Amino acid sequence: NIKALIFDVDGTLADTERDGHRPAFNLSFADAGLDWHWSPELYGELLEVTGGKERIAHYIKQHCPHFTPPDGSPLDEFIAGLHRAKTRHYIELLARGDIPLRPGVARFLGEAREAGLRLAIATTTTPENVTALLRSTLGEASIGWFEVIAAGDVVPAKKPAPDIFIYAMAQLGLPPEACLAVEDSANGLASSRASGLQTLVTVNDYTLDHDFSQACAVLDHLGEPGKPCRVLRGPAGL
Ligand code: XBP
Ligand code: MG
Repeated sequence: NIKALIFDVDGTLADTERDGHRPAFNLSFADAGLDWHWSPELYGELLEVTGGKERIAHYIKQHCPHFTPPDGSPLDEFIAGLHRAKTRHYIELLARGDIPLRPGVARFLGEAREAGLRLAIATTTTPENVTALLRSTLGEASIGWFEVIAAGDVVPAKKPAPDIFIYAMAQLGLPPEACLAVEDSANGLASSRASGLQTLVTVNDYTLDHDFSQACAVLDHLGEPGKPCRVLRGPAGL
């Protein structure tokens, strides 16, 4: 009775946080002449806040509360500018082919399409980051495989709020019982569960220790020929 799969992007389709977002944030800080540097450890903590602009604002509050933009602009405008530069760097990294899909993602999408399942995306990142990732990994045509690309600021409250999944299901015209979410993080899982969705989790290095007790199964990755996945926690029979 599952008719559609709704995929998270960052950390689920690819290790974008590790290979793309963190380096891109740091490049944008250097461009702006800031001496900020987000190490992998610090970035792991900052990931608690979803959304790039929200993450920068959180960092400033926590680590440099007296910061004022060097160009005298209002803080939210300065953050938005940094984030635009970060998105440019991110898309450049993608275009260089530096960010591959995670194991099993291409296989799983292909088999889902063959089985007639509808595909959608629910993410906090920007729409242009989603299409750039699909273009650089699966090719231009793959953008059309996804009936709905629900992304970024289209809803006011980002994950862990359920809004983006609710929006994606409304666009699909399907209730939660007819869909399965695929996620990688506790924030993502909280969002999908709060929207009523059963959720399959594939973990990555940043999310290995998160609490996934609300997931229907937890895998290390989706698995493909020659690279079987490990079931970290699954329903009986999996
Ligand atoms: C992903 C995120 C995003 C990215 C950056 O969360 O938290 O903020 O790190 O994206 P999820 P932008 O996988 O749960 O959707 O900088 O484009 O906002
Ligand atoms: Mg994610």
